[in-house]
Amino acid sequence: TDIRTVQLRRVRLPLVHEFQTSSHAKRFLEHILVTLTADDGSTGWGEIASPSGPFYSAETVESCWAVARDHLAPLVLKGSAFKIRGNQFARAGFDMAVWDLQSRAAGQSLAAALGGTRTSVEAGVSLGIEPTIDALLEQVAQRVGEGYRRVKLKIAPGWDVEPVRAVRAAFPTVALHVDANGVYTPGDLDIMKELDGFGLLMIEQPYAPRALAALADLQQRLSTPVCLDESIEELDDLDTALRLGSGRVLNIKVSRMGGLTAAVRAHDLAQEHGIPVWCGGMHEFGIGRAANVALSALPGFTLPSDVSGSDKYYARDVTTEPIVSVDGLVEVPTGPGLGYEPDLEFISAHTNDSLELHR
Ligand code: OSB
Ligand code: MG
Repeated sequence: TDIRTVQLRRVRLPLVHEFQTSSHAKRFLEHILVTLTADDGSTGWGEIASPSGPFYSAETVESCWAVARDHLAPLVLKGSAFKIRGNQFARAGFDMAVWDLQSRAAGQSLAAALGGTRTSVEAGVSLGIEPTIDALLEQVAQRVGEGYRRVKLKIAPGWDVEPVRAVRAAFPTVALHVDANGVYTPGDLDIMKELDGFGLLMIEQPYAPRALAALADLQQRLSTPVCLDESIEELDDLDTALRLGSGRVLNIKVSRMGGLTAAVRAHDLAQEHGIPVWCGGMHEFGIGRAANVALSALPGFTLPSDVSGSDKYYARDVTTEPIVSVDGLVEVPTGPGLGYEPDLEFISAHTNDSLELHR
């Protein structure tokens, strides 16, 4: 059915714990919620989970807002495909809302609509850079205590080998992986080789996004799998990476790929090449988090995903029920669509700006 209304809401939530990556620190996150209403009154929700500034990709909340308002909303109201270049985060919010609307209308769960087969998914946690190694060890202890069995550590020059050594020593059996968000260069090979000795599950995005050839050289020199994140924004990037051997593992993010449609295609291509995948996160609110859970139900998602419970990030989420992880597992909902309902009152109370466009 045709879409008659698009609503955009800028929603700001406080984080329960400040998150520091190689580029910046944050205490609040502002994401854009997309609501589509069809002629028959059915609705679908999506989330645009861009960081505030162009730290992870070129997109920002402002760029997403402008592209959503001026390009994507008019396209969806005309019933046209989202044929625009780049702007994956913005596109992902609309693509997600269409999937939610269609699967909801069909009375099918989003996971089933995408081809998911799992009834629960293994969740890991992603831990930012902490002020001290002791503070990091405390974070790991808390998360392991909550039942998470895989821990990812953000690393950056000056915060790499020592924190990893300390966590490995204190938690010898936890599945551990590191994420550099692209801040190292081939000149840092010695650090990579040291990290190679810790039995890590993977080293995520050690070099810059476009460094696919250098990443292939690195993968040849390491026994630890290199995982690609920022490098893969398009299916063609994945094709190039597969041909070069730039990594042995793929992080699939709905936001980074421009939506669930592209994420499923990336999963299929990786599976054809025997590349294990997992679902990365962007600190999503409940809408985007529910989409990540549904995607993680696909058969190729054989590694733990960054789909920790809502409570790791938010005291209260935008959905009436939070996403919950028990013993490191998150249930895949069986109800229609995303399987979680938006909490309209809570969302309104945290909306900074909103916009409604009609056909
Ligand atoms: O590289 O995976 C990343 C958050 C913001 C920007 C980049 C990344 C991340 C995460 C978040 O690691 C993980 C999560 O959402 O749980
Ligand atoms: Mg990453």
